[in-house]
Amino acid sequence: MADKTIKSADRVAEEIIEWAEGHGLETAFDRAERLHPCPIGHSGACCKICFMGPCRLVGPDAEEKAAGVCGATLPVVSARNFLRMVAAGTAAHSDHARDMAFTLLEAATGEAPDFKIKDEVKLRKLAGILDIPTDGKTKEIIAKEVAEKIISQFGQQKGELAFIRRAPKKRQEVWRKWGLVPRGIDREVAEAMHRTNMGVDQDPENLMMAALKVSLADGWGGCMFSTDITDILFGTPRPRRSQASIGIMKEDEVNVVVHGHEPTLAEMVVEAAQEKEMLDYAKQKGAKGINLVGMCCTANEVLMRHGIPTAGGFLNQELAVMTGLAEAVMVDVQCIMPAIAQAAKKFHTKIITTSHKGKMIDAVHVQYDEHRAKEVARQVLRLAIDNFANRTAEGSRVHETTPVIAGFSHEYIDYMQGGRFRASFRPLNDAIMAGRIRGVAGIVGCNNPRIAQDSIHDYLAEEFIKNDVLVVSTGCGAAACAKAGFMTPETALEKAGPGLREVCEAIGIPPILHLGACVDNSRILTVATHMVNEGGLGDDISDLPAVGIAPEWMSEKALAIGCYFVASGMYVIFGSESPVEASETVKHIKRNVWEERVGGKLEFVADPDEILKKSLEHIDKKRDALKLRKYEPGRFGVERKLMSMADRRKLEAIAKPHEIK
Ligand code: MSK
Repeated sequence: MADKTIKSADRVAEEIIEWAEGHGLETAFDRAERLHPCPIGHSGACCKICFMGPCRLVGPDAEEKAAGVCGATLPVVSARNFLRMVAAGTAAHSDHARDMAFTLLEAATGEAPDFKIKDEVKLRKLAGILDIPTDGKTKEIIAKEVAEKIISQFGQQKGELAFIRRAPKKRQEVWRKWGLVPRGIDREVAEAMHRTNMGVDQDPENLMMAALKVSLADGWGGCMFSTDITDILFGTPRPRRSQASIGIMKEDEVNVVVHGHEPTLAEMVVEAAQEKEMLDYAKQKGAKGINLVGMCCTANEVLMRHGIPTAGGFLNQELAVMTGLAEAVMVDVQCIMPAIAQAAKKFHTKIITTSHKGKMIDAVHVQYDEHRAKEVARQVLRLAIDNFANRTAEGSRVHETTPVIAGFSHEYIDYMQGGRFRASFRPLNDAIMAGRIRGVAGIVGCNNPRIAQDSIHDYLAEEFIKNDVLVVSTGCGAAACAKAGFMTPETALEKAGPGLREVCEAIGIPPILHLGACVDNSRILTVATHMVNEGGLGDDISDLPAVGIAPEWMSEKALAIGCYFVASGMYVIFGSESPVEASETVKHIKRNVWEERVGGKLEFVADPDEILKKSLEHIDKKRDALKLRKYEPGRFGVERKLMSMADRRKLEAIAKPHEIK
């Protein structure tokens, strides 16, 4: 539950925050306390898109009477601000996806020789979806054609984004009916920026529908492209055991934190850190080895594929520096606080930027180049190793970690329910239909220092599984659950309701599944689509007894994700205040107009109990609409075990990549 007496529900983080306070070091938590948000901008009532303003649309009857210098009303200004945020989030995910597509292309042509195609099965499947014939072609030729096709999707001017056809048929019809099918990713982002420019789109409803359209270019475009290409290049995730916590820093090893979002360079660092030459170099400098540690969504990527431990999400980045044990924090793009460079000045830590898109004053810049990726990775590691001797005794030292099992790709979720030959979503759908599982909740998104870190993520996750709701999680939400110890099958025994526990025991999975990074919210779209296609739970995503929640959000990317789930038919709840709180009209559109048109809606609810209540009511309402058995708490007990937990734990690698469809 949200606890106002603490800054973080992550015990290790809380200890470091207290240590920092005792040593006069400032963190985002302190700055959030000191800097009060401007209430006008915070609620979406400030327009600063031209230089006649900024115009503040406040006062009595602002909804009807307030207007900017140009005459823009409060609903127009709020809707415009909202659309710009969604467009920015879409641009961020999709630009990441573009880089991934170019890496795939250059891996295929041999221009990026350190990258190989690791999942050929997925590559061929993707080629099929993109109507690319594969007979008689090498994987390199197929990869080249797939990469070229995906790259063309960014600048496509007409027609429909290719992955739209992966959605349930009924969903596609809804999109076509309301003109929501994106033409090309860049086109939708550019159009959103144009519409919101001074004096263009003046209709709040039109602007808000545009927000759904651009978000679809993110969910069924940028995010999905990124997930698929990353799997092809680095392997489709399967469950792996690891550890979560900032406490994973080691006293006697060189600690290198990989932080950001694009996994390409981090993958090379993982490989390079295992090279004898690098390990010998570390020993020569007095360290026992090299300890790689993930942060934010890069953490999720390398955790799911290599079992590299995660130091946590967004709000742990300054704290990782404050352990005094980080020799280097290597960053690329997105969710990187400039404050880490300032924190690093008090320690020996080197902040290493690697992307021309994301430079930082007071950091060392080592430019990433996919043509010599491994060499760049070695250069980063050498900088970190050379820095080991500079470590001082200062810093908060906490060494407590939590076990985690992460890496539930949708392919693995399919596989785990029936093995290689009978993989399907049938057992999950049957369990929902029978009421063993009440429904599914996606708990995703960021941390925000205005809310005790992880507190709402943890509270909701625990309450949902207690109520037999299966939880899927990504991004910093997944990191929160991992640090809280919710991501092991044992949690099912301790915390889950009897129906969910029975299913988790039978399959041998945790009741909270780690599905990956922010871009991997596309995996949740795919899981939802598979559930629809499997039958018995309606014929559209909007029929599923499911909700999406981002309880501690802060990023524009989270809004883009929220909108693409709404546009896909889902009820989405964001925590804290609404960025369009000022306008009743806009609130009405995202709650009622969107629901009438696309079946999904977006609400902002600050109270965690209210989030839980609304979510469970929605799940039960959807169950009723499907005429499913009424959910009765405690109706099911643990009756049978297909595989015991002990047996399951013995399996180091639960499935081999070639066994995953
Ligand atoms: S890192 S976008 S704080 S989830 Fe993907 Fe976390 Fe939100 Fe960044």
